Amino acid sequence: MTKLLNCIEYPEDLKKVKLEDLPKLASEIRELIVNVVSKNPGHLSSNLGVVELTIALHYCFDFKKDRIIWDVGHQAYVHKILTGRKSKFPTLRQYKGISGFPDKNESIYDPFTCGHSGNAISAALGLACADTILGSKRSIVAIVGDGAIGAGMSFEALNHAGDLKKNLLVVLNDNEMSISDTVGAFSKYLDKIRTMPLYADLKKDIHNLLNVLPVLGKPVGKTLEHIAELIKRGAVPGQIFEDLGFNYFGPIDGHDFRILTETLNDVKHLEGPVLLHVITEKGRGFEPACQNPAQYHSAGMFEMCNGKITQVAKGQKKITYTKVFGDTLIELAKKDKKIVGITAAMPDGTGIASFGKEFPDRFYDVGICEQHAVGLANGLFAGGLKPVVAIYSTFLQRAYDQVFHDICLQRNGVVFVLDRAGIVGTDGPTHNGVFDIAYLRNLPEIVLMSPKDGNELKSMLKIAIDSGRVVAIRYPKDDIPEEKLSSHYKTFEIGKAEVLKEGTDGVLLAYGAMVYRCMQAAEKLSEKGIEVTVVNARFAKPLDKELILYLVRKHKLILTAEDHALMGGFGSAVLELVSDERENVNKIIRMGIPDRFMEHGPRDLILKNIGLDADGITDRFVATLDLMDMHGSFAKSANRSVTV
Ligand SMILES: Cc1ncc(C[n+]2csc(CCOP(=O)(O)OP(=O)(O)O)c2C)c(N)n1
Repeated sequence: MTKLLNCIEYPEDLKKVKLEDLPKLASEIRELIVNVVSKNPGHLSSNLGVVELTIALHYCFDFKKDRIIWDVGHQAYVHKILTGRKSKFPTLRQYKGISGFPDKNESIYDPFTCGHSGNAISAALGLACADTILGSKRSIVAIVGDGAIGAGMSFEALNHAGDLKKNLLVVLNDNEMSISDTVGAFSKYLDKIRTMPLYADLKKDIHNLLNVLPVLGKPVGKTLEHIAELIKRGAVPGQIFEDLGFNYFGPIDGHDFRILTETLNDVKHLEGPVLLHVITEKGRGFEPACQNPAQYHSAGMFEMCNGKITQVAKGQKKITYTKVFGDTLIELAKKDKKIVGITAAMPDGTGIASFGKEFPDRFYDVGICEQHAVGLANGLFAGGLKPVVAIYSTFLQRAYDQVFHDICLQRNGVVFVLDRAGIVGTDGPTHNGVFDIAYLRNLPEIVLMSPKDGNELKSMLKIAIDSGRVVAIRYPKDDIPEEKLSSHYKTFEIGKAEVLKEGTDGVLLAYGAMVYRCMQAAEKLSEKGIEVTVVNARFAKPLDKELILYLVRKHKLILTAEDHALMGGFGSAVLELVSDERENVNKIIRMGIPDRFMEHGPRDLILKNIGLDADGITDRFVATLDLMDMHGSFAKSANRSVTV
């Protein structure tokens, strides 16, 4: 039988498909997604859950003119397949392939590039306001998950939208899950609504009744409205949205095409903000993902026939930094009852889930609320505890002011553990954690550390917690270099670097993930007859001032290396120090991430492309030495930015 999907490139093709054939199309799309994601690891469960919803949205709206905004955007695969990207779909998340998130450079159907949660309603409201001012008439639809609706930014936007009364449709895609279970009182509220499935019909009946009674005149209409109001005030699902100024519809079955299309066609003509509550099943149509939606939220490669994970994603195979952190935290917390752990909806991703299982009373998953996570840590510290906040580098950006105001300004001994620091790989630019040194370094009181390996991470975590200071530890999404971990915790002074190798032809001054690469580069340089000193900086703040100034005075060339934006990063800190001390800044060259957003692709490949591998570091060092020899002075070659 020919596939319906073969005839669909764009939404206008979809609109030619009969309503009764849509379930067949849905299963073809699911098959394509499972097929591709089984080979190119990506977000599986969320996408399988929104197949019918996405088809119905494109069936009922015209998103060439109207606008569709996905919150986070990890669930936009079906949307991509239906909007001209079907043939490219097998390149999903591959280097030079299509992005795993909406990307405005990829399609006119993606009004925004996104990947962080909670921004969809604000963006949609902004579009709706712009349309009012510019006189455009179109529908604006935001799709927000039950996890993302709990984000502070979503609440802020609902609050504003309910007041402004712009025409706006918010589809609440409720699958009862964030990445893991949804948390919070609001999620319990949604649980309650789910047990009142008949309200949508009831509300529509009343609505219809009111509309067909004009002959009876206003008084009767008013009475019925009054009855409707009374019913609303009784056991009305979604009352909270109504009170916020939204017209609430739902809950409706998000896998039933008839209900979906009828309701969407109904609500799209309504004036003012509407919230449509749609119930979907995460992982729908692929049994292993239904059984374990969290595991298949973003899984490694798997077998299509049974879902067996065949190859886990990079950073999940040997021992990861994430695992070392989780295990170490448990070990330390067993001896120190004051240690408490906090995550913002990423218990598994940050590795703190095991701590939560071991110490449920000392663990807080606050949902997708990074600001609150940091604010909570403030209170926990003030109450006498030792909070450890595990948040990805890129998501801590959401809580910058709290880090400044609630933590650093008060000198609260909170430890921030920044996983996914550096290039993350296939998630791409929205998830690269390459700005944390820059945005934290300028805050007084904070200590910034990065381990060279797993053993050092263990030690750093202990040192950080014991120090009672504000500390941020960054490490990448990667395996640790060691095969095995030692049971020993090393102690070292805050602000003291480690000299790993000594040579007289220059220095490789490396931070965190770059240390081993610099050690390899030193070997390569040695093969060329160049002997360098290699330093594991350990700290970006405070810097090991004494050692760095000694090295600058003694050597003609110092190369700094970091898996972070060059601007404002570790190398910049070194330059500032050398400049402030009136030493020769021309001796410093910096390697790091250039001033542009880095594309998605395998972490090692992206790093290699910008010279942040052993070969790249070797080449840069040799080329700089050559230039220095050529010119007899270093002035011309120094401080040039990396050309990539
Ligand atoms: C600010 C921010 N914090 C954390 C994340 C990581 N994250 C990506 S998807 C997701 C869960 C979203 O849950 P939900 O909105 O219910 O969507 P579902 O996956 O269930 O469809 C989280 C926490 C993020 N993208 N942005």
